[in-house]
Amino acid sequence: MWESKNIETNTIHGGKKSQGEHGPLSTPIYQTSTFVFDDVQQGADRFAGDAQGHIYSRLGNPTVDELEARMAVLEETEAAAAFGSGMGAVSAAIFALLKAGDHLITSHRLYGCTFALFNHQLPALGIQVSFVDLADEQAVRAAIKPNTKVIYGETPINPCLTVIDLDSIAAIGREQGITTVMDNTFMSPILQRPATHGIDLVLHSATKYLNGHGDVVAGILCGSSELINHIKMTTRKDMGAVMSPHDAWLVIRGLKTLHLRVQRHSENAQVVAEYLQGHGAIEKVYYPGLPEHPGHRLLGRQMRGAGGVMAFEVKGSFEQAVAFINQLKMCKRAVSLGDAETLIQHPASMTHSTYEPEELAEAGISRTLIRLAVGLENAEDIMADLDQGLASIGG
Ligand code: 3LM
Repeated sequence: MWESKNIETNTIHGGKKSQGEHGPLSTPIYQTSTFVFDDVQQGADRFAGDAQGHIYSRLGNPTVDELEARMAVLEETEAAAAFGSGMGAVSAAIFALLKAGDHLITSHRLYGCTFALFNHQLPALGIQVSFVDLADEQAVRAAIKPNTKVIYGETPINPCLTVIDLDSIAAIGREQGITTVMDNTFMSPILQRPATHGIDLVLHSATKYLNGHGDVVAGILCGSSELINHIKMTTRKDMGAVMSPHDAWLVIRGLKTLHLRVQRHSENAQVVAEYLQGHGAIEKVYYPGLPEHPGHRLLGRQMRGAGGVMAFEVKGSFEQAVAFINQLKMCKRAVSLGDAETLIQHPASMTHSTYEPEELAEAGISRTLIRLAVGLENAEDIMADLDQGLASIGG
């Protein structure tokens, strides 16, 4: 295995294993459910962990292994584990780290299904959850109890792009012996590497930038060998949200252009955010690349760029916001983000429809809020489409 000090090179070569006698440039897809043992003893040794070698693809697969090795290089962690979805990764981490009677500190601002898991499923299983503002260090400290085991956050947060200070959360975790988990989906390791700030577990919906082509649902966790092995041998093995070898191959292919794509997403998003901010029909734009955004101060220190996602509110009614979205010709009305196509969606009725009205208000998600995941098209074309959409509602 070969590794560079430059992430652009590592997206292509980092973690790649030599591939046997044929030497294919592209990673082979081991499309197999099970692996053949030479004899009973070899099988028994592999099950006992006394011998290397594969057993069954829910327990590990060479194509998936390679994606994991590549992601560990990119996130600068010892190890990684791949999952069949981002939510598979969230639940595998949470259920490996928490049991009935334990306490989780998280934010009331989260991706909708993560919020649903924490707000509904965990309390039903006897796990206590406190929702606090993770950007407020004092609020986090005040929420700590003797049974607090995990602090879980996203940064920037879906959909309003609130930024959490990674150094501050990691310091609290280390000092109090609490495991810290951070969802890095919106940044990708190109723009932010939470483990280098001391975060214990880094999570991705690999559905988004890592794959980047809108054709896979997948998740990744990156962390220490100890933590990742624990998760692989407990919740991943026994709950079974594994990634298929073919999907792992697609994500590996996506990684090779990750640095170019993320750079272009960010450049386009900056131009589009400035355009929207200057538009008379727009009430407010939420994007950390704008100096007014509270997260802007962490650009450079923890984020190498502001990324490709923004949210904005149109002036006027909910009906006008909907009419604007329906009027768009090139931008696609779809949830998800990180794809080549610009995607637009309405969080209150889509990605965050798991929130009750008062919970939406607390999370800062208004009925006129629109999320834009800027794609790789020419920014002029994106703005032209937005412009005709805004003009149609009198903007
Ligand atoms: C979305 N988000 O459009 P999967 N963490 C973050 C996410 O944004 C997501 C996940 C985890 C969206 C999906 S809504 C039905 C579509 C920050 C997903 C979960 O399980 O791979 O979807 O990841 O915002």
